Amino acid sequence: MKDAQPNTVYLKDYKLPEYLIDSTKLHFELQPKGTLVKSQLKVRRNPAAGAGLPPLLLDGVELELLSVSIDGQLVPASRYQEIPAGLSIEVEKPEFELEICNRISPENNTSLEGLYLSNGMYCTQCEAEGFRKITYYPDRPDVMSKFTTTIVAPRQYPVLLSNGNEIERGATEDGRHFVTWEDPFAKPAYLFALVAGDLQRVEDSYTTASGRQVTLQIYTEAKNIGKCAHAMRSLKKAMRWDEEVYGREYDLDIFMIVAVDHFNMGAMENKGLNIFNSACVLASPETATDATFQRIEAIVAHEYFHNWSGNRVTCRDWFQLSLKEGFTVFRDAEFSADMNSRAVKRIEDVSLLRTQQFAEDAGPMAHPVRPDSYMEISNFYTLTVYEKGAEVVRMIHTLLGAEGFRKGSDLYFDRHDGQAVTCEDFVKAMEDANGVDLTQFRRWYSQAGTPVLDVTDSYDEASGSYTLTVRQSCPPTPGQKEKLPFHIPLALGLLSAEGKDLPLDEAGNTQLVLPVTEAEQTFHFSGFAEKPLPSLLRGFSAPVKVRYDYSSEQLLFLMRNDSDAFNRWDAGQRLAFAALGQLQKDYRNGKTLQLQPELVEAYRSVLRNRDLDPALVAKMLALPSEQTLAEEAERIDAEAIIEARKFARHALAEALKEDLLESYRRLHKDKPYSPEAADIAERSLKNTCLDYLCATEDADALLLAQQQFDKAANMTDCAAALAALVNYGNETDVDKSLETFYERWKLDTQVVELWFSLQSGSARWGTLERVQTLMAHPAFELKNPNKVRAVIGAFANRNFAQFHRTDGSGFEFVAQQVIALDKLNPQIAARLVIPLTRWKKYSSALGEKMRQSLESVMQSGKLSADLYEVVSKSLQ
Ligand code: 7MF
Ligand code: ZN
Repeated sequence: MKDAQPNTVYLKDYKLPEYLIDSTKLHFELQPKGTLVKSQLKVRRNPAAGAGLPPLLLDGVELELLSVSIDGQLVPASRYQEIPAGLSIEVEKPEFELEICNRISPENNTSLEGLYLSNGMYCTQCEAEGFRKITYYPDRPDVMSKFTTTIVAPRQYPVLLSNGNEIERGATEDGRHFVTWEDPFAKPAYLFALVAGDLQRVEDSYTTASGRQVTLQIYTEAKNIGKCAHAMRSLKKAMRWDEEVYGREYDLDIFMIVAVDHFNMGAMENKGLNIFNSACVLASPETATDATFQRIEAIVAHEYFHNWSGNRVTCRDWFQLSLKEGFTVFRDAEFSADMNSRAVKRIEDVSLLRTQQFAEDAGPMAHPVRPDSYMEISNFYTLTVYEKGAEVVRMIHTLLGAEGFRKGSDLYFDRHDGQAVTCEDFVKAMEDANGVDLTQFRRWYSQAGTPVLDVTDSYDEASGSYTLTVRQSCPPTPGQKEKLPFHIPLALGLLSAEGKDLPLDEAGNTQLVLPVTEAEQTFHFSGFAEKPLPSLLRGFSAPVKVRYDYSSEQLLFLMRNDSDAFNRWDAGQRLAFAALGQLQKDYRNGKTLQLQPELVEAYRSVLRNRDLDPALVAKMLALPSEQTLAEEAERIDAEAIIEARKFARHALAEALKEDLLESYRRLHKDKPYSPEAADIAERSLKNTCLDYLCATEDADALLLAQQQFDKAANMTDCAAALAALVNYGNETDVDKSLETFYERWKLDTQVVELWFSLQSGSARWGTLERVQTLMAHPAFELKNPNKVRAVIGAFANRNFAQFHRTDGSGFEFVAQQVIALDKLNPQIAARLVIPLTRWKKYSSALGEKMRQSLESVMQSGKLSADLYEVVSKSLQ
């Protein structure tokens, strides 16, 4: 555990590394009790860092130091010092060979950072600062070195993997074996990886555009070997796409993926040896849902794309994290858009941004895409750095166009290949390649908060001219009271009364990207015979909130006619949002609730529209989530949100019953499973209909769900039916179905996780008492983050009703789990506490209960640096 009051690190304090490491030779001896690490480093004074020979400072955490040698001579203990951060060694010459031996205990490592064991298999996670838990090293991304790694292990670990190419293997005299790997590319320590275990693999090959053969391997426990095909297909698609769209080829002869059950996040892009959370790589039609298939495709691509955006060109320091993450998320989003439905992908990403990232930007942990300071870097792997960071890259793409953006990325990769660089270097490359000035645009990297655009318009009949006035503002965030205007690309279309796109300029363009750069600005258009209707922020061209006073009629019109699919969806969201707002008001005032008939009819015509992609129809039929409503509210009245949404769902279901049933029947096909976009689209609409039908709680509807559950040949249909039953079914029947399901799938880890989260995430089923029962279930494991996310995470993040119980017991429960988890895995504890941090936004009674839970975490004893940072900042 680290100090209770950890230091704050500032971007402005960045200094070049004092020493460089030209080569790194690692030697691991894996043993049941304690692993021995020997590290041999070629150290050289960094000429750019200044004169003299300051002490060599190496990072090290929880290491047992055994010996230090320089140029073959044991260094006496008087010439080095173990300090809280690691090791300080006196230096006498500008170049030398340093050898350090130390011991670690992977078998006791529950933080899942550094080297640890998962189901008897050794694996590593080094990003961001996990390498210092393996050996003493300058653990910072701007120190790049060529790694050679030897792993010695008992034969019960037949597979021994590390980065790069295998160069040697053999037996030791005492009956163990070893393998040596060499990575020809210099890399920072955070990209180091080691895996050792009894693993099986599937193998394939890929020929690059220039004709090189690459071996592709996916490693997993024997029981999961049949679940690797989709990941392998996704990998090959991603490799092709990066060649076609970015001109980037893979650069080693082998690319390996390993699936691991205990993993703090989704996956990790270690050079040549990606390590994945099992949940993000393993899938079969019988065990994985469509959502999982799509997630795997996206994450495999994301990690693969890092080979260029992250590994070949890496980050100078962790403040630049979005340099690789924002860019790579943008790349994987475009890949997914090309592989599936572009509009649906955009809607999903914007929904995530609006609910979670906007909330982060308005909360106590708000920070810019490039933060100025942090206590614990793990806490800054956030939606702001990833998702808003990707939006920032997308805006550059919008401003430069696809061709200009490609010129910029080519220059960026060529100019900085093999370097550790900054967000500034990325923007500069984009500017230089296109001869543009992005000075003002750079504020997106340094200013936190979600900008708001207030838009008004006027039409002059006499001249036929139309004027749009845009005012921008940005609320204060911690440490940033005042904001300067952003450069916001506002994509605009204007619709005629017939619903056609009107020409906006002399060239006849029907869509323009307006450069909003001032606090207040007007844009003039002319040549209109009547007042046009604006379609604003098409495709969500900037991560902002747009306010424009649309009438219900105008929104209905846009829902039907906008040529931009995203804005058709968004018009529906605005309409639903207004209706739900009215219902919340009526609920608070004790009035009888009634759903606006226009909303019902709008949903009916969407459902009847056969020209639309069924996946888009499913998205358009979904009411804004409770979390979205909470984010948009000035003050959160949890009860009103829950009751209003529940009422609206029920009312829609009753009114649309016949249409829903018709669509369900039409789409319920008996055909073999395929994760093709068209099939996924049909299943998503079908299961949306089923869920609405069950919301009526009619016996007929529940029977449909029961039949689908009994007969389903794929997990998508099975899980959707079970979810509907859990949410609306009769209690004893549901218990039986849950039991049947568990018995059928109890040996499959991923399905058991789904089974947990279906229950914990259900407003009806996941009561506190049931969640506590699930935690006592033999399949639950507090040391496994996936299980924690499936049970406690699903409750805190997706069970709005039960988590927000008015007695505050949901908050107290989560606080208790956070305290327990912090002793095992600080990163997971610090993420789980986030739902408790926005207490200031809640109505006073509930907000006070939330604050008290947070306070109880603070008072519980010594916290990890991770948890301390989040809790202390949230209590301020
Ligand atoms: C897709 O970014 C999008 C985001 C860090 C760990 C994976 O490649 C990564 C790693 C965190 C949060 C989200 C993602 C990752 C991490 C992720 C994965 C796939 N460098 Br923490
Ligand atoms: Zn990433």
